[in-house]
Order: sequence, then structure tokens, then C-alpha cells
Amino acid sequence: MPEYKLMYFPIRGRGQAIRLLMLDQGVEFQESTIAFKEWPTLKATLAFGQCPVFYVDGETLVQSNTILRYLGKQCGLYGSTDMEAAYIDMLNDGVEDAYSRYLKMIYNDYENGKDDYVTKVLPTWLASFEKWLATKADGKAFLMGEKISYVDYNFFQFLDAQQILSSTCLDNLPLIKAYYERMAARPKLSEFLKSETNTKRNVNGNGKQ
Ligand code: 6SG
Repeated sequence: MPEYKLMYFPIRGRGQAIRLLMLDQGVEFQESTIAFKEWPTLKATLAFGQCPVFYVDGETLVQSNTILRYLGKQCGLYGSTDMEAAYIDMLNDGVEDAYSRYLKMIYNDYENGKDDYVTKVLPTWLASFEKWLATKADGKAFLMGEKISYVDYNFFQFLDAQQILSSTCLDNLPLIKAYYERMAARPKLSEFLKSETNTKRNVNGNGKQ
């Protein structure tokens, strides 16, 4: 495996799915935290002025979903046919759409928008995923059925953040709820989720959650 290094702010945010994938898959990586005051200098060097940044030997990748897909390919988490890969990307684009609605509310409209997000926006997205899960291994395994894929880590980090926002959001969604618990119980994930490294990190950069 190449030498991997993740650089991100000291938050869970868009670094979380990448961390979870590598930890669970036993991929060795270094992580270095960007101090908010060092950010402008680093920002100026990056393709879109954004992080997370992922260094692979001498290469520099940005865009969290690109990094997830790259690791998906490296770790065999991307299906076995082009069609399976397309379904995995489709699901990840769904997670991205839901997650970006969440981030928009968190960063721009927490006080006024939280209620609408929790009662209308989030339930609609979760209901779609509940329906999807029912079509794969009776909802008893992963988003693509028996085999875990990169999107499971992204969906899991999304669910983790949603439950911090609204602890009851999975109450009427038995398949997602069991899925969440199954993922959280994977030994390496369970250990990491409880660790201070994780619990001390804010979910988002502005401290709202
Ligand atoms: C912060 O935006 O989201 N990276 C962050 N912020 C510092 O100077 N499409 C890519 C990706 O998936 C998005 C990267 C992401 O990798 S992550 C970054 O670099 C900077 O831009 C946490 C996060 N924050 C939301 C956010 C804050 C400032 C820009 C994006 C919300 C959206 C627009 C304003 C407020 Fe916003």
C-alpha cells in the first residue's frame, strides 16, 4: 500500500467517512490536523482551496467523495461489476445530497432551519434509504447486500451526525436503526467511536451539531 496522509480540521466533518473506512479496513495512514490559523497558507496551494486533503505518496487529492472512491478501489469496496460500482456511486450521491442539505442548515440556518430539516427534509431522505435497504439482503447486511462498500462508511457517518442532531430520527426506521447498530459494533469502528480522539472532535466546524 502507498503511504497515506489525511489532512483536515480537528473536526469529524468531511474527514469522518475517510477515517472510518481506513480504520475499519486496517489501512495504515497518518493524520495531521490543520490549525485554523494555518489554513489560509495551505488553502492557497490546494486545487479548490478546500480540505480534506489526502496525500498518496507524492500525489495530492482533494474532494472527500473522490478520496472515498479512490480508497474504495484500493480496498476492494467498489463492487465487482461496472453496474455494481454505478449503484454504489448512486447511493453515495444520495448520501451527498442529504449531507449537503444538513451542512447547509448547520452552517447557514441552524436556528431557523433546524426544525424544518429534522421534521421534513431528513425523514424524506431516511425513508428512501429504508426502502432501499429492504431490497438488499432483507436489510440485514450492507447498502449493497452482503458485501460492504465505500458508501457504507459515508452513510454511517451521516447517520451518526443525524442522531446527534435528533436522537429519535431513526425511531420508525427499523432497518436503518439495526444497520447503524451493526456498523457501530464492528470492532475497529466501535473502538474508534468511543475513543477520545473521536469524542473530542466537534461534529462540524462551527460547533453546531
Ligand atoms: C470544510 O467544504 O462542510 N471543506 C471545508 N472549508 C474551508 O476555506 N466538496 C468538498 C469535499 O467534499 C467540500 C469541502 C468542504 O471535500 S468541511 C473547507 O475546506 C474553506 O472553504 C466542513 C464543511 N463546511 C461547510 C463549509 C464552510 C465553508 C465552506 C463550506 C457552508 C457552505 C458554504 C458556506 C457555509 Fe461553507
